[in-house]
Amino acid sequence: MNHKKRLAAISIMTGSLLFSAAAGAAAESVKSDMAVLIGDTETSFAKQSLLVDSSLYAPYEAAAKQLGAEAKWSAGMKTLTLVKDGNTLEMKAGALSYKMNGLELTSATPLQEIGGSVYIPVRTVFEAFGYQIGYENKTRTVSMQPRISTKPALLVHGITPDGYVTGSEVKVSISAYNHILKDFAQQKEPKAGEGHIHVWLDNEKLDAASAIKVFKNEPVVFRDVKPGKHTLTVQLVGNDHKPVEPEVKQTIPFHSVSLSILKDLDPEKSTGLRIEGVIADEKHRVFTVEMESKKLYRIMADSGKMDILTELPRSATGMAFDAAGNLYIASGGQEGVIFKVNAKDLNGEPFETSRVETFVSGVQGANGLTFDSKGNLYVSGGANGNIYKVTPDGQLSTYQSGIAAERKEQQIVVNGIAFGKDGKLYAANTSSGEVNRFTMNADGSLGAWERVAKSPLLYGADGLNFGPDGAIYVAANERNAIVRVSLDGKVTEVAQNGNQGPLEFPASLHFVGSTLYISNFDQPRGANSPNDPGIGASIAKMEFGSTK
Ligand SMILES: [Ca+2]
Ligand SMILES: [Ca+2]
Ligand SMILES: [Ca+2]
Repeated sequence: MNHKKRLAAISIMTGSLLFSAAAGAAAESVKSDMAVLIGDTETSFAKQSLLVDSSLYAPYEAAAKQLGAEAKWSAGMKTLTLVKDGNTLEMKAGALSYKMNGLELTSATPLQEIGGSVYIPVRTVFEAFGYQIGYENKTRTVSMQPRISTKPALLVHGITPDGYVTGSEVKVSISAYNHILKDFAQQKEPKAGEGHIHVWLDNEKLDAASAIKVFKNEPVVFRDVKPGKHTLTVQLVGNDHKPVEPEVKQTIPFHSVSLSILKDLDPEKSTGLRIEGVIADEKHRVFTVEMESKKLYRIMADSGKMDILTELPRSATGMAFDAAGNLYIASGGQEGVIFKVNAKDLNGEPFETSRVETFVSGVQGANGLTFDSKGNLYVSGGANGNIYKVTPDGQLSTYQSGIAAERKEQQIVVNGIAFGKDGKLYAANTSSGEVNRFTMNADGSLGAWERVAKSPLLYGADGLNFGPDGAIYVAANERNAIVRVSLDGKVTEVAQNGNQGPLEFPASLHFVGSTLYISNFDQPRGANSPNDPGIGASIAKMEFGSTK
């Protein structure tokens, strides 16, 4: 990633995060002190701009002039329409979505009416018209680079390279620039600067016969798209279906995942129960603990059959299996303990609490659990920053990680943990939105740590597990999100939703093959506040399909 791109990525996320943190509160606006450059030239609208919850807003007339777009504000409908080269952006004041050529897209920064004037969110609108945007905090400079020149060009909206789409329906819209879209059935003769767009999803042969032919500015919808890797290809062609020269073609690889609720723990109520940990075995038997009642649940993913196996001695969260299939469950607090449930008890009928063993005590704040290849159990200590090691015969060692909290309101610095194939211990920092990794010393003690990734997308990073593609997947609880982190630190949103679900404060996650099981804790915090909508404490299931 080059420097400019990196800045852009950071500020995109910061912008939306700052907004969502303040969502619900009245938007406050101040005069902007930012410089705004297009190429090397200062824009005329910078001095008229405002900052609303730290996001840059410009008066719509001045911004439209800069874009070269026609602008129409409907005071009755409270809707702004911007049209450039036949491409239409529609935005309604206060709405967290907008339409680009008819496709609904989300924006954390809505159109605003401030002091009788209409202000556009600069990033969302300029990006929709093909600008690449960077921000340098030190000089408070926003730099915008137009990707559309005077040459024919295409922009695809609705998917991003290597991004994720949830559900079996994939919708995109396409903007064509400097090329007039014509219905080829009526305009058969080739004419310079005229034609349509060929679109292919996963086609091996990219020919005119198999192409979806688009000549209107409206969404293209693909149905029954299976979970897995996909490729969308778009190409500008003439009325005669021959590619425009020089070629205008884009190939966009993306992923689709399905997301559904496997089991609602209490179908009668939408709040009340709380679950934090989740784990599943190779037979897709899913285990979780309800924190109030301390009940250990077993859910058969195939049939949906749910049994309460026992009541634990105390409330519990994080879970791990040892090599023999025994289940270990963390019960934190001041006097942290780890419980052990024998593998054979997981197979059969409900059993007495007395059968639950205390494997070790003295693990204050015990939260996440994982085993190394030698059978040592590692335990994260949550807010105290400790990592504990417990040998197979129960010998406890305590190590201080040295990882610090960034946010006062969220002090947990070591939460979900898992070993990578590299033998390093990966840990989620819930407070700072980080994934860190520790080198391990030969004797199993904790070595130095380094940061793998830090991003506002990772605020609330709780459970952490490795996917079939070797990447790290994180439950970002307070964002109602599942986030992917590559081992070289690239952070990608996999799925995210508001407080209606299906993700409701996702706390832990566990892969069996390409199926991800997720516990919905349903805490009323962040994106999940208030928590009464949705279905409450539940196990969600995400299918990733083939990752090849
Ligand atoms: Ca946790
Ligand atoms: Ca809820
Ligand atoms: Ca429910």
